[in-house]
Amino acid sequence: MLTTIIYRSHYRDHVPVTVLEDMVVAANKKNSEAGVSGILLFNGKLFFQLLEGPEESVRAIYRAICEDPRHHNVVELLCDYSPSRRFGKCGMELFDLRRYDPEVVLQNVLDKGTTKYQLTYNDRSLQFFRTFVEESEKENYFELPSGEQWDFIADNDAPSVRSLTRRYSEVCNFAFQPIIDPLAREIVSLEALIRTPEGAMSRNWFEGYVGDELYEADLKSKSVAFAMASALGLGDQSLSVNLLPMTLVNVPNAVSYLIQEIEANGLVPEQIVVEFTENEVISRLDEFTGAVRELKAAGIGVTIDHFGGGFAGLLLLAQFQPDRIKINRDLIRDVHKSGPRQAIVLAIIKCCTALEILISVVGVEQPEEWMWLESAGISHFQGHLFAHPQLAGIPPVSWPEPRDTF
Ligand code: FMN
Repeated sequence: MLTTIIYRSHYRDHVPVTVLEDMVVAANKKNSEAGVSGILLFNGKLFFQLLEGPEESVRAIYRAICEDPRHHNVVELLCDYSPSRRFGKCGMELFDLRRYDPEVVLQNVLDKGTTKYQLTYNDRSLQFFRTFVEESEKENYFELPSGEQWDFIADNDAPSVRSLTRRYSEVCNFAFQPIIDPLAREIVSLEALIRTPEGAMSRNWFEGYVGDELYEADLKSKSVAFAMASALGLGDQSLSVNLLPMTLVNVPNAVSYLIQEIEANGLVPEQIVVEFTENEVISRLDEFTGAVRELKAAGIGVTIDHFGGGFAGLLLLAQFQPDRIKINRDLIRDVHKSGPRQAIVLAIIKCCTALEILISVVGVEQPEEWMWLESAGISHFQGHLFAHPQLAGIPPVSWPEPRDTF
């Protein structure tokens, strides 16, 4: 199938520009043999390239390009399919933007087109060319150092690292995972994650209940989370607990119960944040919105978890505003390499900034994901890169430290 890939990348400063000329000659030959057309733009700092041809050939060339040490921060902007080729002449053509006026480059690109009717500015690929040449998105092209320039060092001696020695319930258990600000080296909150008494994952715990029993059990389990957090010495730090939205709707006086249990464990409502999962909220939004009002009136914070994972995320922000959202792992996986994910995350940030809603990101696993998200303006993170959840305890945090070579 005829496939188009467009990416942009940063040129590595230490490569002499003359190397590019040789590279273009070699690439031209390789592309021609593989039936791939390529147009490469270079502005002295950034590359922008369109590759077009049979799917397997385009993907194989793109894989080789991603590994090429002459550039870095390769971000895929488009991967699409089309009925016919835009640029029929196979090979590879380089335009050095320092030598031409932007309009001349765009006209030249249009002139290279072999299916004239497609090369209009309604074509997404052409719009990408225009945006790049006119530099209208330049502020979002973050140049990140290699992830290997950081060490993540577990701070095992930190006073926050603690474990409980006794069981707090025969019914459930909790693991605690910090939400951190890595650059400020600060734990901003702890999330209590439900487990079975033996420590198995939450879905195993939920499997043990049916019907309304589930909501009762969900609510009651929070008193165990509060007791354990209190025993771990939560102090004035905030604690996030997860609640099924329907627990608030179905269990009478659920909010009063929560407040009573918070206070019975020596905590205050203002330090508690209740997290709801986006997908579950949307099914009975009206009833749920009323229950959230009660939580807020009591001083308890509200977070939407897995934001962006379902279909309703942005609509939810129009109907009620949480204090915080947690962006879903699926949206941030490889965000440093994906133009579509970057565009979505930047739009979420813009929207939440306008609404003064705090953002944190869950499931951060790679240093590059973290660096891109920091560059985009996010400072609160949760994920295995920094700390794994610890059963009945607060785990050490692996803080990022620049390596000596940095
Ligand atoms: N190689 C290609 O075969 N086709 C290309 O269109 C192409 N474009 C490139 C664009 C940039 C910005 C850079 C840095 C490299 C490009 N390369 C291209 C080179 C590849 O990254 C890689 O070096 C080459 O495919 C390796 O070929 P070889 O394994 O045959 O030596």
